[in-house]
Amino acid sequence: MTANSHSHQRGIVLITAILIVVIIASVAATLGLAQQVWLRQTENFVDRAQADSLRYSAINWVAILLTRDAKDNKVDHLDELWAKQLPPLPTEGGMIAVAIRDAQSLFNLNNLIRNNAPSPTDISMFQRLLTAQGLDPALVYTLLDWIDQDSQASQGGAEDVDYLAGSPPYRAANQLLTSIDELRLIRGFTPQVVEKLRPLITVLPKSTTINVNTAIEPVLLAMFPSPPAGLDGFLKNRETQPIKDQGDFMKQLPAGSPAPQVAYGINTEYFLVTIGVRIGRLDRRSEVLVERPISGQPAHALWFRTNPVQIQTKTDENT
Ligand SMILES: [Ca+2]
Ligand SMILES: [Ca+2]
Repeated sequence: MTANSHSHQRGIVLITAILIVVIIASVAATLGLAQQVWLRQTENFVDRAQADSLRYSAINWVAILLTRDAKDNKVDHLDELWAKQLPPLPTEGGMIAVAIRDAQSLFNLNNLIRNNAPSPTDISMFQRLLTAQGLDPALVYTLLDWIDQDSQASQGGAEDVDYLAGSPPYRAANQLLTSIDELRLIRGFTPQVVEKLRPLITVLPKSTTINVNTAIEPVLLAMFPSPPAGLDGFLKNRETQPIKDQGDFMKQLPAGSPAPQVAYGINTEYFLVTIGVRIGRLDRRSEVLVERPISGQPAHALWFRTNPVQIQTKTDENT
């Protein structure tokens, strides 16, 4: 063996050794990463399962609370147990926060159609609500065309023909709204308009009454053809002395108040429940619509929407 070929062989051995070291290192790194990913996935999976189970328990608790309330009384008001603000409750490995809100304290957009026909009193009320927010009252016509069954555009409205000309083209729903976010498809309802309206409106599966015991102030004001003066006293009194029936409502309003021009009541079928769950690094917020049928059937969840899963990153944890 010549000295030359000897050093050549040593070179190959060295390079092979280095290669083996590199391969081992990279396999070890891959194994470590896989193990870390697997651990994280398991952690996330367990957190998620725990969060889901907490949410289901919370929905059941709300349903029992509301069903019992309906057995106890036929009036729904802000001094009742369900309306009380609960502090967040610590749970194993995290916390849960539940808030129940009367959905009929807001303006239900699907009230614009009653008995399959446009409802003039609700149309006027929504226009007053729009005007009070500094928005164009003519927006009601595109909304009405979106939910009414026909494809005949009303003046200032929009139907299939208008939406099909857009890019991308689509058709009017011609049925009741299913969510507030659906408004974004309707002509004139820009993101700014929708966000301005969001605190005042709701979308329920059918037309409903407004509960005068819980109605938020702008909604209450828009019920009247001209807003009654001195509603502050009424708003304060109703917290401790709920309105018992429709006649009582007129009695408790300031003297000389005009009659409300829209369907109202003193109890509620639909509740919006917000559930916040934090387990480990998982932070999840859900909104649930609970129906408590007038027939006396137990309350139950109609749908729930969960915000996209937010998993905290290291940077979030440090801030
Ligand atoms: Ca009640
Ligand atoms: Ca239509």
